[in-house]
Amino acid sequence: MAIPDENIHPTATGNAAETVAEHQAKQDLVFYSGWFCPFNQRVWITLQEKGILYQYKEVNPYKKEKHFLDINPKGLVPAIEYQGKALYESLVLCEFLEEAYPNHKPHLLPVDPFERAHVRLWIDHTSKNIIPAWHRLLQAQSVEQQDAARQELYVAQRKLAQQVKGPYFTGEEFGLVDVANAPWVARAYILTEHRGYDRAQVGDGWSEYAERLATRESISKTSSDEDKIQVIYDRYLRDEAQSEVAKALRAGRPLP
Ligand SMILES: N[C@@H](CCC(=O)N[C@@H](CS)C(=O)NCC(=O)O)C(=O)O
Repeated sequence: MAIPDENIHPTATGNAAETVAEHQAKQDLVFYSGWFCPFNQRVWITLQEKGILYQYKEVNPYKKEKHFLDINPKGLVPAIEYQGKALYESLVLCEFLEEAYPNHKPHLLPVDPFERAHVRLWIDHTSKNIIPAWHRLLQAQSVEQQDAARQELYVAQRKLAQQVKGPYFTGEEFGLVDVANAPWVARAYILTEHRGYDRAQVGDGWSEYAERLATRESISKTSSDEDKIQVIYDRYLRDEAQSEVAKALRAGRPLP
């Protein structure tokens, strides 16, 4: 029998559980997090990278509890409360943290306006092309649909790979394009195991870039055990998940 979405494992495990334990004290910034969520992990990576003090609070967004809907009316993780004021949307939150903590390195955006805009173009490409293709491949049931989605993902990641200056997107410093992609790069093993995805097929240095992202400390410190992550993705692999992301994909709508 299918496990309903709200019956997910309640807490982070493995390395991520240790990070959660280190962030229980009350702080100005409260991070409302779902341990399993890749959008959420973008914010978590940013907090860890910048060494920002934060209080971690686990939320099960599928339950749509009133206290959480008061923080994010969309009922999605990630969300934060900063000095008592609520904000949400992963990429908005990453940019907010960049601006609200200007002395905390690494800086996620370049100083030069042209370079900044260039980063935002490739964030847009990530949101509109890479992430939807990743989820389409995950949920695709027929061999034909899987082949099409896999090619779509390779093409989208190749376009990004061709822009990577190296070692990170803008060069030496880890930044927002890296943050935006890292959670899906780190869990691509799901696609490799179940959907014939092979990151070497992307070409143009993607494998090396992906390995650099997946093994970075902030990513491993915010990653739970693979067997617990696998349970979450099993529902998507059978195309039975009822999350907003899964429903949007199924209906051919843009992701929430
Ligand atoms: N665009 C949002 C997407 C966040 C999102 O979809 N979060 C999922 C978990 S991965 C969620 O809270 N799902 C609850 C639901 O679908 O009801 C962002 O980038 O923050």
